[in-house]
Amino acid sequence: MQATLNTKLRVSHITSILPKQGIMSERLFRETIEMIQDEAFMRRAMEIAERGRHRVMPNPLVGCVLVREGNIVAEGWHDHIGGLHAEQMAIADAESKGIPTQGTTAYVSLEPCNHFGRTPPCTESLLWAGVSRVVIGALDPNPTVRGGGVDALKRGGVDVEVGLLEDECEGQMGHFMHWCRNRRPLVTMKASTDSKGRVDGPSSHPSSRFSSDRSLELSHEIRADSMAILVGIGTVLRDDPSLTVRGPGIGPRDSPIRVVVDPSNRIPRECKLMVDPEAPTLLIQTSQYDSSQDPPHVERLVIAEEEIPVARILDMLGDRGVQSLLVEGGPFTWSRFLSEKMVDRARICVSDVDLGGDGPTFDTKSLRESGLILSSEEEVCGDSIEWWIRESK
Ligand code: AOF
Ligand code: ZN
Repeated sequence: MQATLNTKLRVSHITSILPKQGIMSERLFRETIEMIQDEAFMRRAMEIAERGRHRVMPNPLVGCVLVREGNIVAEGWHDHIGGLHAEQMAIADAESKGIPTQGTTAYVSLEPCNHFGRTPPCTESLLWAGVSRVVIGALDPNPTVRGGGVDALKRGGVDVEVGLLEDECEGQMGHFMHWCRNRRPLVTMKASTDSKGRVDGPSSHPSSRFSSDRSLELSHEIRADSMAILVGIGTVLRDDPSLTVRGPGIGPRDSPIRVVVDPSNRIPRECKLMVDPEAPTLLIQTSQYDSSQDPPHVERLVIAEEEIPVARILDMLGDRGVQSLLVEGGPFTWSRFLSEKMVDRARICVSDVDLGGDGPTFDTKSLRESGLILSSEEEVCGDSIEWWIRESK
C-alpha cells in the first residue's frame, strides 16, 4: 500500500540548498530529493498522530510510518491511553498485511521509549522488527524515558537521526513537553469580551452568552484539550457554570478537573460544580472548611496563605500530573495569573455586540504587560478570535 501523502513541502528549504548559479550536481540533487521525502514522511507521521487527540492524554500524540524504497508500507499512531505505542502499531500493521519490516526506515515523531510502562519498550520492538534506520522528530524529555531510546537503538546497530521537523513535532505535543520540562501545566487563558471590552452586562441583568455558536464550539475544543479548567469563585457565583466538555467531534476522554479558587468558602452547596458529579471538582481554599456534606466528586485543598500564589496552584496541579490548564475567568483571576506572568497563551474572543452598562472589562494591555504578543487574529461568525503567545516561544 502506498499512503497518500498530505505534504506541505517547504520550497524555502529546497531553494536554500540549491546552488545560486550553475548546474546542480547529481549528489546534491539526490540529497535534495531525500530531504523532501524525509520531511514528507515525518509530516505523515504527525498527521496520523492526530487520530489520538483527546484520547491519549496524559501521553503525547505520536505517529510512526515504516518506509521501504520511498514508499510507506505501514503506519501506526498512539491511539488511546493504554493502547499500543505508535511504533508497535506500525509494526503490527505491517505484520497484518504480510509485509516484511526488515530493512525499513521508521519515521517517528517522538523518540522511541526504552522502558516498560503500559507497553514494552518500542526500542525492542523496532530491533526485533529489523528496522535499519530510525528518523526521530523530537527527543522525549520524560525523565523515565529520556535519551535511552536513541542509545539503545544505536547499540542495536540502527542508524538514528534526530530532530527532523523538531519544532513542529514538539508543538504537536506542547502540553506534554511543557509539563515534562517544568512539572507545571501549560496555562491557556480564555476570555470573551463585547465590542467595548466588557466581559459582562450590567450586574442587575442575569449573565448571558454573547459569543457566536461557532466560537462556543471552538472553546469546547480547547476545553477538550485541557486536563483542568480553573475559575475564580466570582464566576461561580455569577454564572453557575458546569465547566464540562460538550460538542461535536469530541471523543471519549476523562473530563477535565474543575478547579475553583475559593479562598473563604463562598461556594454555594447547590451550584452545578458541587451537585453535578460529571467531573471532579477541586476547591482551593485558605483554611480548612467543613467538608462533611461534600459529595464524593468534590475535594478541598488548603493553601494557607492570605493570598493564594498562582505558582503554588500550578505546582500542586503539576504534581498531580495535570499538563494543561485552561483559565476561564473571571477578570480578577485573569489579572492574578497575568500579573504573576503565569499565562503561556491566551485566546480572546471579541464579539461585535454591545452589552451596555458598566460591567467589568478586560483590556489586552494586560496581556502585553505580562509578556504576551498577538500571534494571530481570525474572524469567526462575527467574532474576532485572537491568539496571544509568550514572546520567547
Ligand atoms: C513511544 N511511542 O507512541 C508514545 C510514547 O505509559 P506508557 O507505557 O504508554 O508510556 C508513556 C510514555 O511513553 C509517555 O509519557 C512518553 O514519554 C512515551 N510515549 N513513546 O515510544 C509512543 N506515545
Ligand atoms: Zn514506546
